[in-house]
Amino acid sequence: MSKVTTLHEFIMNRQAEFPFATGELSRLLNDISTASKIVSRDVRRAGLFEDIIGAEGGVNVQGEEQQKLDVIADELFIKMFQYGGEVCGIGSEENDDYLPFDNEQSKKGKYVVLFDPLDGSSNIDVNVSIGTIFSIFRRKSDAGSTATMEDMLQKGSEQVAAGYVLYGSSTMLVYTTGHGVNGFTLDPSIGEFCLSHPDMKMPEKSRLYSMNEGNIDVCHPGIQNYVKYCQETDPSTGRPYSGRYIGSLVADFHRSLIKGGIYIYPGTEQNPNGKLRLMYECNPLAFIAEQSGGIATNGKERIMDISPSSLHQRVPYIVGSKEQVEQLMNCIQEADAQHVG
Ligand code: AHM
Ligand code: MG
Repeated sequence: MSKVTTLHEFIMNRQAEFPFATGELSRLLNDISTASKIVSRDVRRAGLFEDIIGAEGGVNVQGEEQQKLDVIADELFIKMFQYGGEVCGIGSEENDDYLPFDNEQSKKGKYVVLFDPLDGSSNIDVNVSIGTIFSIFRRKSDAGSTATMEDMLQKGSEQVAAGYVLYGSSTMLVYTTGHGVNGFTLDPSIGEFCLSHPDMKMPEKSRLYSMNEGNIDVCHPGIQNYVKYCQETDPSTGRPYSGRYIGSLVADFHRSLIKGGIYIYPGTEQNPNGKLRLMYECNPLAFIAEQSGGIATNGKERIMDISPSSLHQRVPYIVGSKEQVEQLMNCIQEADAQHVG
């Protein structure tokens, strides 16, 4: 057996590679890892305790029913950020407004975090994988002052780090600071995330596609054409592509990262901006996709180039293997050209 590298050790080693690093981002990443271990523990025993499983009774700003675990995870991460001292404010899927921290230590914090504490939480009751997604920016306002909306609403290209935790058949933490992507598996026997997937690269193509096909008749004709192409029998294999849709973005994305694939959540006639939120779902996964060789777009524009206008802004989302996303983009352009012509 080769030497085990824990996440903590890995973060510290990376920090040493940057001569002017102060350790604040490292401490923040360690806080995220600690919070996610606690959430992982709660997710793993949710079925046993009524105070963990089931609906909370409230509805979040998106109009979605909150699960008890959504609220538990949200409060836990917020506490971790608030008392960690590196973060001056947060934005979360479960809170209508952004939350500036008013304790003196936090006001000095350099970073803001945008996060989805428990993505795919409608899957909790049926024991299907769920995840946490996070995006970290350096604040724009002066250290020592109260965090502002401007700190929150930065383009994805300004992220300093992003990642996700997948509570799947094992718990994994995958993150990037813009120098490649690394994945860590939680070893429950020692309570540590251990490096299991160094320098992850998303395959350039695959024969997998992932979409809620209930939306197929109400989405862009270019997407319809691409999905039709996927469903045609390929003479070289005698088979069409395989459709894979878990309905948990983190899990669907993770599969694409490992096996290749394309994930599509389109704008529809009723919801032209789709469902997924730019700041804490699309941007962080876009950063990981690009760092591993993939692409993330809304069909017209690179996700990380979009100037955000609000905390809970939604965008159509296409993310995955380079060749597959490029082919879908061509289908969109061809359909648009036919429409104009
Ligand atoms: P959530 O943040 O409220 O859990 O919603 C986001 C989830 C994603 O994880 C998933 O990809 C998508 O919603 C599924 O939506 P749909 O049921 O419309 O296919
Ligand atoms: Mg979500």
